[in-house]
Amino acid sequence: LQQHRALPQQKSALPMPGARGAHPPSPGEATIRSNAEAERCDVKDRELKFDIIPNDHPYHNAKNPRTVGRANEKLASAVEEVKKDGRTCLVVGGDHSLAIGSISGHAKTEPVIWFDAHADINTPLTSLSGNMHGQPVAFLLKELKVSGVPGFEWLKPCLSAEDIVYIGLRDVDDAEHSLMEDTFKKKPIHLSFDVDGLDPPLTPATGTPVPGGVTLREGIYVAEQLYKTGLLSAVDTVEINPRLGKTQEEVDSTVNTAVSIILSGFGKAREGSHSCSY
Ligand code: DIR
Ligand code: MN
Ligand code: MN
Ligand code: MN
Repeated sequence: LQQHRALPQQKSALPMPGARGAHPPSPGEATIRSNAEAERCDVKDRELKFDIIPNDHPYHNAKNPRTVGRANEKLASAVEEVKKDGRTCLVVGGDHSLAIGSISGHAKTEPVIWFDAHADINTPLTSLSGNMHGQPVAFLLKELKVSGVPGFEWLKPCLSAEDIVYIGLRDVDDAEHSLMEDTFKKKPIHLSFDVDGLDPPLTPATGTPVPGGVTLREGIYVAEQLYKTGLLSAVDTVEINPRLGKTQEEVDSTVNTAVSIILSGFGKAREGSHSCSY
């Protein structure tokens, strides 16, 4: 979708691949369309029809490979056309296997933000469920060299591990975990922490507060997760200005909030722990 305020000249497009062949637009699709138009987005709607390939036997643990592969081939060309047309592409699925075609068709793919509870990096050899929507990252990664899958003869893996950022992971299979360890280089992390990222009531003693910020709970959680990576190697803490607190209490709460988040980044666990690295 094209944000009209940011880029008023640009148009937007909604290619709408149905998950299972021809179907009327779902209420969800109609809702997206009408809301987008209410926001004065220029919507160009496309519907893709996919074939169900008969006798589509599994390839190792990849179910319906030909049906999914050909559908993604179509989707990749559609996304490519939308991008040539200068539009921002919104794909409404369908399951996550559509990312194989969508990302392949979107030539400028890096970085990809994979927002998901799951890593979706199983291969046809490691998948326990056989579901293709648990495998798209593996198909897209140059490093994993998934090949020989019927229906995917057209596919050229286009992503490097360093182009992917995962957000939200909380259900990763053992085999996926090993694949991730082997594939993703672990680089030291620098956290540059501006306290105005938090919600203003938490850190009133700062110069440019903006409503709608991160809660204390969310902030601590992020810091705890950074600690758990073992890769946090530098932290900036900025924009705490005691002179801007209207009361001593405002100054104290700003400092205390920042301190509790920083300590979590250095290993303080809310449930308590024996050792901390601060
Ligand atoms: C599991 C679940 N790792 C699988 N993955 C899902 O089926 O490969 N991904 N549900 O979205
Ligand atoms: Mn997924
Ligand atoms: Mn998922
Ligand atoms: Mn899924």
